[in-house]
Amino acid sequence: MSVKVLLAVPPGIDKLELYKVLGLRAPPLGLAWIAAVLERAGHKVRIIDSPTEGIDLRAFMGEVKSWHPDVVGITAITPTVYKAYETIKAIKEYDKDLPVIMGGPHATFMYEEALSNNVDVVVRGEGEYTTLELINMVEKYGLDPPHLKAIRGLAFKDGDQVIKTPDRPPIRNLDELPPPARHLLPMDKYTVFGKPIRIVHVMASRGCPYGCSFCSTSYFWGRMVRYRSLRPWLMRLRTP
Ligand code: B12
Ligand code: SF4
Repeated sequence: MSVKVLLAVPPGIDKLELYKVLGLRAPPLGLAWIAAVLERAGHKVRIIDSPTEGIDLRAFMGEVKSWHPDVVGITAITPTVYKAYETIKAIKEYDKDLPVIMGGPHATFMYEEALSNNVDVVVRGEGEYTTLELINMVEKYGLDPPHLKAIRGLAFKDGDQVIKTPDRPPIRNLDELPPPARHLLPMDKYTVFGKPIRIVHVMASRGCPYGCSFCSTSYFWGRMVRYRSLRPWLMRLRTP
């Protein structure tokens, strides 16, 4: 058995200065990494990078209606979160029982706000294994609060009560993650200064030892650094 999971960068965020002024469109690495872990476990995943694919809310809803996902996952940072909430509202108007999950730096810290904007479950912090456990649980029990309580790194509502499960410890060995599922992304549509330049960015480490007050990185990924090793990549390069 597998679950059909639609992961998305929300539509309607094309007016961000990054897109409009710099013409910079970069692959959503977080979604691609979650997708890779879900695919490795046998789930069926699709990623819609709405601003890069020129998909507006109407077209996005068309994709939801035609693909019939079992779960929709939306990513957001603070500048994109209101468009994400608009998208989720439209999903819930279409089908109020379609589970919607959200992750990323904004929802991690503002999970109560997300839960009051139609999000069913927030994945807090590092998302790969929390999402995998969540999808496996949804497959068996749906969004049943007693079962969700067993998963670390979530926030959700049980009736009117907001439940925040304990934090998930960081992934110690980042090499155990599969490569991000870039095959699910429109890799030929990413741009720099509006020009079609093939972007393949890599996250070589997670975390930061400092903790500057204006930056979420060390609060989100941990106030320490975890590195990926070069070995698995070199091995892959050697393989014909
Ligand atoms: C690389 C990067 C960029 C790149 C590439 C962005 C891209 N599309 O990949 C560029 C330079 C383009 C960029 C631009 C901007 N960025 Co930036 N960026 C980063 C950086 C350094 C790494 C992001 C990344 O690739 N992480 C790797 C992946 C694996 O992590 P992730 O995306 O967070 O995803 C994980 C979890 O969050 C979670 N998750 C995420 N989404 C979802 C969705 C679901 C459904 C689930 C279940 C889980 C989940 O699971 C993932 C796997 O663990 C972060 C700082 C950091 N170290 O995290 C800032 C960061 C994300 N950026 C930030 C900002 C503000 C911006 C800009 C708005 C800046 C600007 N003024 O223009 C723009 C907007 C870009 C956009 N529209 O997305 C802030 C966001 C803060 C906030 N309050 O939300 C961050 C956190 C930096 C900071 N100083 O605090 N950025
Ligand atoms: S990643 Fe954030 S916390 Fe770390 S040094 Fe840079 S600005 Fe400061």
